[in-house]
Amino acid sequence: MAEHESLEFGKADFVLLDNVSMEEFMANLKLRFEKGKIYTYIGEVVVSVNPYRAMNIYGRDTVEQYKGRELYERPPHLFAIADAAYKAMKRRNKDTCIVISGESGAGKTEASKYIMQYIAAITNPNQRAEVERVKNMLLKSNCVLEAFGNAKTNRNDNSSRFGKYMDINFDFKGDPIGGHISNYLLEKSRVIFQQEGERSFHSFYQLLRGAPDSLLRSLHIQKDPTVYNYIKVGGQIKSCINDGADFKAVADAMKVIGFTGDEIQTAYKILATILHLGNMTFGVDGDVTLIETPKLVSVIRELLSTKEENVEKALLYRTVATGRDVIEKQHTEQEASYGRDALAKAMYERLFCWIVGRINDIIEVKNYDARIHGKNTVIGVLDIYGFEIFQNNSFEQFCINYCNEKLQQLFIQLVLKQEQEEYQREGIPWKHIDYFNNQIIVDLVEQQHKGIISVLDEACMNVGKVTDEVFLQGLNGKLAKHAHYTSRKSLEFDRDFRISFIYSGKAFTGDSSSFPHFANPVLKGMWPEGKLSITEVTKRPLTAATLFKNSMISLVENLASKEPYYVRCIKPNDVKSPLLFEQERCRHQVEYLGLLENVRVRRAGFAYRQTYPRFLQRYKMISEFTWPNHDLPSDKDAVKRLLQGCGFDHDVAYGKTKVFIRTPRTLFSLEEQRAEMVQRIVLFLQKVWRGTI
Ligand code: AD9
Ligand code: MG
Repeated sequence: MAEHESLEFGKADFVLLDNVSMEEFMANLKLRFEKGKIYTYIGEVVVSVNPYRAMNIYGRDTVEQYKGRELYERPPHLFAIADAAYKAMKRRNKDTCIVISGESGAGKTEASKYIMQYIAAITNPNQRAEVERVKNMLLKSNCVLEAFGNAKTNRNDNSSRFGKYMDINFDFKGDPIGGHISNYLLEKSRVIFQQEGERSFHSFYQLLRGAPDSLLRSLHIQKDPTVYNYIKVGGQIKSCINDGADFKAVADAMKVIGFTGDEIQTAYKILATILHLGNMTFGVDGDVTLIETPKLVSVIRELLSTKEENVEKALLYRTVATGRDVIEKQHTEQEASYGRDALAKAMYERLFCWIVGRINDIIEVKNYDARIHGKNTVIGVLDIYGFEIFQNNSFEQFCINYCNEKLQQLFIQLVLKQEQEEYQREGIPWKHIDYFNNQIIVDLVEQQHKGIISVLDEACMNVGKVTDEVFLQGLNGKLAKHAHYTSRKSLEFDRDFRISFIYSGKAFTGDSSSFPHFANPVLKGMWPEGKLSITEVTKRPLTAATLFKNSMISLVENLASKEPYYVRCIKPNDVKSPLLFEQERCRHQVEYLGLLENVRVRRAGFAYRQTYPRFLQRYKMISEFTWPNHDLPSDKDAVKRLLQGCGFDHDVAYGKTKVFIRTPRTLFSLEEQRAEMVQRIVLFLQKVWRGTI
């Protein structure tokens, strides 16, 4: 439990509520938010409410307050969790991870950055140059990833449109020596289309608003974003983000990380190519499909250092297999437009993955010999895209929300599992608690043969005849009776299905695109496949959904193998206001994050637990048997004696290494007695110093 906070700020740990009810939980959350206390614990979980204003709680002085302290010694803070994960890793030589969850705009990405900042601030006391370099690169990588992977949405001005998991590696001294970033499914459909009020990825606007004129000229790009079809919708939006200044910051960060001048230029060329692609139109002459904008072909040719015919081929033809041969088949006008969009999306995705890959090359651990230095340990930080519901929800929202369900499942398992294991380890009987297990939703999505992803795979098996209808028929055939699935028949639009809200079945069945061949070595690196052989053309690649499912399964396995710490973020309102706490909105999040169950589980048996020596260290002054020292055979015996003396024996259980206290009231009482004794001791010492005793 956190001390140093008076009750006027509410309870610093929800475990200490008098009654665990939704009303009390919400009242405490609201009170703390209104008092500017944005963090509250549930045991070792941090609940965070987005303050939507700059808080003066992340500076050097705050870092110092949390450094090396135990969780309960200071008011709740992200830094305390970061410190706990760091200490656990260092003390026990164990990999840990910090899982940050919450819906879009709840504050996950900000939290992940503060956590990294804290870790950077408390490590490398000896100022080793190599470690400083690594830290700087790890911090700078955020800025680059956000430029290319974040966008303004209707929920968040800086919304992550990809999932990010970052491992930070530490040497035996506990200093960062490298890292690795895994990225999950970028929302590439944003490259060609944004909903009203939203923008494409920041990188496009940064280029247009921040690049020097000479660069824009060489890219054949105009400053005005509304000229470009792909970013027209978002081009009019005056965002609160300063694109011009960010352009420079990102370019500087890329340089610091170690991108070469050529590499940075190539990234700009790809952005420009995509913008030009969006303005390309097609027509027909007889049965020949034509490009109506030949000037753009020559611009793209120049930008990509390839031949004009290559660009034309990539836009007008696709490679198909007939028997043993590979042939080029001409697109219809509509296919050509579709192919152009697919190409633009694929280019952006490749660019993004290439950037992540380059950062990884540079930050990976080098020159570390585990035989000499011992195992290097890891803290993982997971910051994914939050749960979101839009007017139109497509494949990407489906994946994002599936990912959130999967993490919720992990949370349920680990929090309960850990709790159970602790009681078992300590030899204390365990009482089961009921909670909503979302496994049923996860199964609905990922089960073999009858899950949504399997049905999608089946629909995609039929090369050439893949349609959204086939997919939806498959779903209705297999899932009509599932309690959490609603078929299109009962919905307004005939291409929709619903899990707990509606997804459009449209566009679930994928893109394909062909790429030109490039002379530029950086581009070649992004498209290493070259000319496709017959086996590559005919082989059926795994669908995007299956790839995503597999990456989620391995992510969850990875997290489960580490010691997890949790940050649960809550969004207080939909208007980004620092003042508004929308009761219903917040209650809903508390519900689906399962926070109340979390408190109940935590309290099921015992609200508080502590190892015997630490317990004594804190409370020994309240008993004559333990103050200043005890002469009992063990600390456990001393704690027993102390608690018997206070009359709390009935409310506690004695584990092998820890004492467990059932009700918070007992702990309050211990705290009060302690405070009283500390006061008395201080007064006594003052008198001694003044010589009045
Ligand atoms: V999404 O799922 O990527 O769309 P996040 O990552 O949960 O979402 P983000 O961290 O980007 O949300 O926070 C949204 C905005 O809230 C930020 O841009 C800040 O303006 C604001 N925010 C969030 N956390 C804090 C904070 N601790 N202090 C001040 C904050 N402002
Ligand atoms: Mg984010």
